[in-house]
Amino acid sequence: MKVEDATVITCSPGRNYVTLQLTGGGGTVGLGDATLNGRELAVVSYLQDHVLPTIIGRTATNIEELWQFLYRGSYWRGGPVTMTAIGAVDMALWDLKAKWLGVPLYELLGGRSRECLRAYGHAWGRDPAAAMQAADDMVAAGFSAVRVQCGLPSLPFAFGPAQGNDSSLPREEQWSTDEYLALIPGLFLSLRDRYGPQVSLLHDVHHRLTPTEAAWLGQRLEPARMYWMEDPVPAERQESYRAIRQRTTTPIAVGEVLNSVYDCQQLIEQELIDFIRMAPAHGGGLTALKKVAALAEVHHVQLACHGPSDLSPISLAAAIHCGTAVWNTAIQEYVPHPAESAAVFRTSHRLEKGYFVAGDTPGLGVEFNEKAAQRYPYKRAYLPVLRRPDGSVADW
Ligand code: KDG
Ligand code: MG
Repeated sequence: MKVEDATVITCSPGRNYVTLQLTGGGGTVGLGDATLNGRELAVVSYLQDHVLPTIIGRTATNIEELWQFLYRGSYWRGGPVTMTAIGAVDMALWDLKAKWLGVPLYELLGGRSRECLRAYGHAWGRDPAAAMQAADDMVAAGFSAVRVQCGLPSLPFAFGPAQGNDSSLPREEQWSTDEYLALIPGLFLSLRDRYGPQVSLLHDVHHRLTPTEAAWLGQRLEPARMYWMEDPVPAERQESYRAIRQRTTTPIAVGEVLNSVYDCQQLIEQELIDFIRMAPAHGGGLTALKKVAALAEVHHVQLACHGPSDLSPISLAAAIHCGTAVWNTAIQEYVPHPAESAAVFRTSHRLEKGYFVAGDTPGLGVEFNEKAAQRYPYKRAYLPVLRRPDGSVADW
């Protein structure tokens, strides 16, 4: 089966998504998610101007060969734009091949390692009482694992949802490490008292601390027995994770901004983290993620794919198939997609009592409605920018 046609569609059903459709012989269509939040059109151009003309006419079922052709053949390697483009092609090729063979994708990835994949939901509140209420709601909805984020006394929307800004330019938010560190340990100790050992608690620091601050926080969170503390410091300098690791037993999750096995090699090989969070789309696709997971398995690191609503339902389906097959997968992030997106992406996976069940339809099990997508044109949008009390830029 050859790749006969390739199209990229941008749409914004509640938020921006970029979808790659690869058509193979016989008219079978494979889908890939090419969404890179805030830099969507860079990936569109990379695909349309540089990648797609080179894959038309190639054998679609030789996925590894095509991956190496795109990765090594471009000379310039790595980074989020390049790897998201390769990730989208790779995802679409796996979808195409599984549809061509008439099997759900997890079958091609080694078959089932598990019946279903544990999910964690998100809870957010303007203050600790509201955050605890939001966590209660997730537990009542059946989640046994909840990521809890909370506003700060003088910054009630810290870590929170957009505030009516259309984000056509980056929204600027304020940050206070002092308020944050004063509040978070108490919140999680209260949550642990409230739930006992039944609920796994997660928290995303979102790259906002220094290694010393992160070690301090990790120590104070130990009595709350966290499932993980995510992205405590930016991951460019991975050696910094050793300073955190050596000073706290709170588990560490990293990886949503990493794009290749080389990006996470030190963190995994030196066992500086417990969970690797690369997404199939941003990490160069399932071909690459399988190799990351294999390296991680040797080092007691578990896979927990990034699953925000700024990746499309195609990415979520890919993560669910991957997590169903890959043994050392721990958990999958779940954030509901905007309601409008249901008209554009029809999925066959199910969420049942806090666990994902992969769809049994061939391929990824996602149908993309191009006509519906046209009703939601792309709108430029950005992630926020964070500033410290003195006005200098901080890591958002
Ligand atoms: O585009 C950035 C978001 O995907 C990110 O901020 C979400 O940190 C995130 C998470 O853990 O889902
Ligand atoms: Mg995160």
